[in-house]
Amino acid sequence: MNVALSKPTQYVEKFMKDLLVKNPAEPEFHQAVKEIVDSLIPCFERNPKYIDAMILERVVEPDRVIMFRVPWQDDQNKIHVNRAFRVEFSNAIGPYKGGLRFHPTVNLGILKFLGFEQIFKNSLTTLPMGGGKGGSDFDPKGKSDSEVMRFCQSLMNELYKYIGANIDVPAGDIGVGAREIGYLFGQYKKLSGTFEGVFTGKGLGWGGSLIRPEATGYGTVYFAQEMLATRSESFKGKTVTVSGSGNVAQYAVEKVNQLGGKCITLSDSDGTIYDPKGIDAEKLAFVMELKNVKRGRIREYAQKYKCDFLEGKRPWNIPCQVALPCATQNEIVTEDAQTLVKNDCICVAEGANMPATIEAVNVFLKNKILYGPGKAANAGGVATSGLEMSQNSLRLSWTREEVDHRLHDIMKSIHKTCIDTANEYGEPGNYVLGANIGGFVKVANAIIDQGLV
Ligand code: NDP
Ligand code: 2IT
Repeated sequence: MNVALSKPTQYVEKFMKDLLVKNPAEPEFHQAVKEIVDSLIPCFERNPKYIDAMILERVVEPDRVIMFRVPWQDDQNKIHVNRAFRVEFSNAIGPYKGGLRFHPTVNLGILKFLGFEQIFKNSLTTLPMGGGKGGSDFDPKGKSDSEVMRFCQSLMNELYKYIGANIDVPAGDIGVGAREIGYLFGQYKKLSGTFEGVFTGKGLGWGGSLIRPEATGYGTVYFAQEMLATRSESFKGKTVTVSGSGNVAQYAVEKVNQLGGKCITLSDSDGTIYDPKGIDAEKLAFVMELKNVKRGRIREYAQKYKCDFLEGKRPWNIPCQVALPCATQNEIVTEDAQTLVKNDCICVAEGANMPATIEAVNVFLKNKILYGPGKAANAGGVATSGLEMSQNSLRLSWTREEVDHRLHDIMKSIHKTCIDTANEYGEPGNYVLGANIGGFVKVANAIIDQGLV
C-alpha cells in the first residue's frame, strides 16, 4: 500500500528536482544539498513557516558568484591561465567566511557544495560568520615558491575588490596553507593600503591566532571524544585510521596521540601508508617536515620507517575502532562503509568536508555507529578562524591555552547542539539530523528577520 507522502516530503522532493534542473553538472552541490534538505523534513513538519518563507529556495542561491581569469608566468616565463572563483553564499549571520582551495579538480559545483556546507557549519560554531568558499583549479604541486607567489598575487589582483574584514574573510583549505595565505595577504595589503583582519590562518607574527593551524584536526578529535563519551568510551588504547596527510590529518594524529590512541595510517592521492606500530610524535614530525617543508609524497614515510605502502589505496580496509577521514570529498563509498562496520569500527568523525557519499552515510546510520558529519566534526577550524577575527578586532592575542580552551568548549557545544536537536526530533544519536537542523534554524530565522533581500 502506498502511504501518502506528507506535505514537507513532497515539497523537498520537488525542490530537489528543480535544483537539479537549475544547476546541471554540479553533482557535489546536489549531494550536499540533498543531505541537508532530507534531514530538514521533520523541521519543516513542525515549522511550516520555513516552507512559506521559501528559505530553501533563497538559501541555495548564492548571494553572488565571482569567477575570473588568473594569468601568471612560470619560472621559464611561460604564460598560464587558471580560473578562480569566490562563492559568497550567505551573510545572514555574519560576513562571508570560508576557505580557498587550490586543486586541479576545483570547479563551480565543488565550491558551491563547500560554500553551502559552510553556511550551516559556521552557524553551528555559535560565532557570527556567514558562509562562503573560493579557490582555483591551480595545482600547487611541483611549483616553486616564486611561481606560487606570482599566482597568488595575480589571483588577489581581482579578488581584493570583493573581500574585507567585515565583508568576506577567506582562509585556507586543500592546497592553501600558511605560505599561500602569506602571499595572498601581502598582495591584498599592497592593493588596498590597509592592514586588516581580512584573512584567517595568518602568520603568528602578523595577526594569526595560536592554535589555528592545529584547530581542525584537534577539533575533530575533540568532537570524536565527545561522541565516544556518550558510549562510555575514549581514545585510550583505540586503533585509529586517518586519511590524508595534510593540515587536518597531521593535527588529528597529534591529538589522538595525546589522548592515548594509536594512528596506523595516513594517505595522499598516491596511496596509503600502513604502520601497525603507530605514528608516534617522532614519526609525525617527519611527516610534517615531509609534507609542509619538502612538499614530498607520503610513500617516503613507508621507505623511512619500513612499513607497507598501499599504492592507489585508501585506508578503509584496515581494521580500526575509530576512522578519521581527513583528505577530501567522497573518499568513503558504500563498500568502504560496509567494511568499516564489518571490522567493528565504532566511530567515524569527518575532518574532511563530505568525505562519505550519501549511501555510505546511510550505512553508518543504519548500523548505529557514532558518525559525526563534517559540518559538525570539522567546524573547529573555522571556529578558531572566528576567534582569530575576534582577536584582530580587539588588537590583542590570546595565549595558546586560552584559544585551545575556547576551541574545546565550542566543539563540546556543537556536540551538545547535535545531541539535543536529535533528541528533540526523536532521533537520538543521529548527528546528521542534529547538525543539519541545529545549523539551519539560526540561519533561517535570521533570513526571516532581515526581510526579503
Ligand atoms: P591539505 O592540502 O593540507 O591536505 C590535503 C590532503 O588530502 C593531502 O594529503 C592530499 O594529498 C589529500 N587529497 C587532496 N585531494 C585529494 C584527492 N582528490 N584524492 C586523494 N587525496 C587527496 O588540506 P587540508 O588538510 O587543509 O584539508 C583536508 C580536508 O579537510 C578537506 O576536505 C578540507 O576541505 C577539509 N577542511 C579543512 C579545514 C582547514 O582548516 N584546513 C577546515 C575544515 C575542513 P595530495 O597531496 O596527494 O593531494
Ligand atoms: O572547510 C572549512 O571549514 C575550512 N576550510 C576553514 C575555513 C575558515 O574560514 O577557516
